[in-house]
Amino acid sequence: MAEPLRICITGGAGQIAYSLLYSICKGDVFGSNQPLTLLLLDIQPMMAVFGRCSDGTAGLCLFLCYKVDIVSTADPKIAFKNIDVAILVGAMPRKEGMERKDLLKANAKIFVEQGKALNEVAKKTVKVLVVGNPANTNCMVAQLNAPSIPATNFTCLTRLDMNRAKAQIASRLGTRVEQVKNVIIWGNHSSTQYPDVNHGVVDLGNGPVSIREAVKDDNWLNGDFVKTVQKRGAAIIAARKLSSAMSAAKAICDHMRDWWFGTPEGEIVSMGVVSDGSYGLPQGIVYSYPLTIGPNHKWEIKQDLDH
Ligand code: NAX
Repeated sequence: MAEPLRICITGGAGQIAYSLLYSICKGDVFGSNQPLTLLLLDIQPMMAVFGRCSDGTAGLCLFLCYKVDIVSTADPKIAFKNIDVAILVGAMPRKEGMERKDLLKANAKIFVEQGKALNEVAKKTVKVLVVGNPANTNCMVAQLNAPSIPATNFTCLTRLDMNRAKAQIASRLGTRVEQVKNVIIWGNHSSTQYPDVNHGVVDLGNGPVSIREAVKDDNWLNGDFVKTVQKRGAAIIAARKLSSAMSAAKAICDHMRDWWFGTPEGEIVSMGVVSDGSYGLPQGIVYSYPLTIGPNHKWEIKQDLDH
């Protein structure tokens, strides 16, 4: 039997983790024959949640898959010890009356500490996915504090935005999301991102055609479509009074599975990665680019797209 993969999820007692654990334990990300050790990190006051919750976290995982061992802890150095994958979900959400700079200050502290702990105790091959907001900035902070780990091992989540963009197109054309491919998210996981359909295709039954050709409405594609994707996160919070959890968990799984196993031939996906200067952007910032991923977890920025 394969060695267990050591996977750490931070914010392990939060609402995204609650939706995420099911899919990871079921094998949707690393395969159903892959044994896992899940290390759930949260803050000390949340340890009681792990202990008491009978249908959540540990209880749920054990019920689903005997190949999963669970460790819950409030110590990043235990949670990150020899890990293969870190999914950094835990962060302080913006509260009423808090300004963005207050949130940045509080979360930067978390990601400085976690970057340092990763640097010290994680495997040097660890693959890091930052989800906690502001995701691009937190990813850059963690990466800069982990100089012994290659910068290419740090990514942030913009797959939720990509999935939302594909869903908008699929719904407009009355088709399934899987038929829509190669929609790109450029930039930040925020309302300044640019969802780009100009290289995207859709298959409505007669082979792939360009999205612009299929939709036949440039006003919508250049206007409401872009705004809807950019503001979807805020719309969900307004409706649920909570941020998206199930769709975020699905996007985390999609991102990690593609990073682990590679992208299908001819397909591109979007991830926030440390810029190498491609497309004229400053080196070192974390920016969402279109990528292809090989079978060895190595991603490449797709070059020379009209932009
Ligand atoms: P919750 O508030 O339900 O859960 C967050 C958990 O993190 C809590 O259990 C909290 O105790 C824990 N936590 C806080 N500080 C910690 C620390 N130092 N170490 C470990 N754990 C810590 O939030 P949830 O809805 O799960 O969202 C988590 C984060 O994801 C938020 O920052 C949210 O803004 C962000 N999101 C990012 C998305 C993306 O696409 N990049 C989409 C979904 C989500 O909005």
